[in-house]
Amino acid sequence: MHIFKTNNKVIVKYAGLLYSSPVWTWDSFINREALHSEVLKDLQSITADPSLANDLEHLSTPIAGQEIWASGVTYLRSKDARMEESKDAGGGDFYARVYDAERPEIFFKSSASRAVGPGGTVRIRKDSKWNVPEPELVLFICSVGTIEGYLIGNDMSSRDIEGENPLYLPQAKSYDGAAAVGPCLYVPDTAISQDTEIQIEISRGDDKVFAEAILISRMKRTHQELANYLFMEMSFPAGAYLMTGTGIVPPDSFTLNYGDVIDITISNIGTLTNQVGR
Ligand code: DO4
Ligand code: MG
Repeated sequence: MHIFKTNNKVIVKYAGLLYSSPVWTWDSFINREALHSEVLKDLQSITADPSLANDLEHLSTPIAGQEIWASGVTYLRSKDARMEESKDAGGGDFYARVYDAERPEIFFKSSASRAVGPGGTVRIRKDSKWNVPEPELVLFICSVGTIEGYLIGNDMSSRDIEGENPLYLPQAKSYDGAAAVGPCLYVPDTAISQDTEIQIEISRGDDKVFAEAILISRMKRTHQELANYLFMEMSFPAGAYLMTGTGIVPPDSFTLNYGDVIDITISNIGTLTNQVGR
């Protein structure tokens, strides 16, 4: 099942049919334990409406009262890339240590107001010269701490700022348009398969300038372990989004340009497309 948000509707796509109800609002609709079965109960009392396909042409960012958090160094590739970029600053060791530590790296990424959705513009900071997208699976964790759904995310990162000093991480990671989530909330009836693939393609005009894919089974930590740490000492009344880290880092010679188009596809969820802007 896929749950979409438009500026005035919550739309469920289930078994090829589309449903909506005027009483559904994003936070109260998604923030439920056993969300998949709760939504199935809701659908029993309403009729599918094919005309909702028109609304799906104009999607909003699928977020309201949720904060976006992120975990990092959960894949070997991320650890290696960050050790390399920060070695001159003497920060490389931190990444190796967190990769092996029991406690994961978790940081605040974005408020809903700073995040962008499907078709939106992700930004690169004007004080940065080396920028990459980080294609990541995003967990939706409801307010009681259970993982209820998944989205596609982009954890835009300024590698020169992050590499200069690990204490600059919040500036490298959090600014207007640094987080993209979408295109919908995917709610399977069981946990997402470990065979799930994350793919990214970056286009510059007619050229494909970078493409790579990775399976989520390559991640070092479990999703529930990350969720447990996030919820250990914080409450999230509307639930929370948690980016699970990247396993794809373009070569060091690569930086994003204004106008690049980023397509991130995750099996069973869809494709999140964003353009890079100022
Ligand atoms: O430690 C820096 C950030 C890590 C990160 O965002 C990732 O691994 O995806
Ligand atoms: Mg990341």
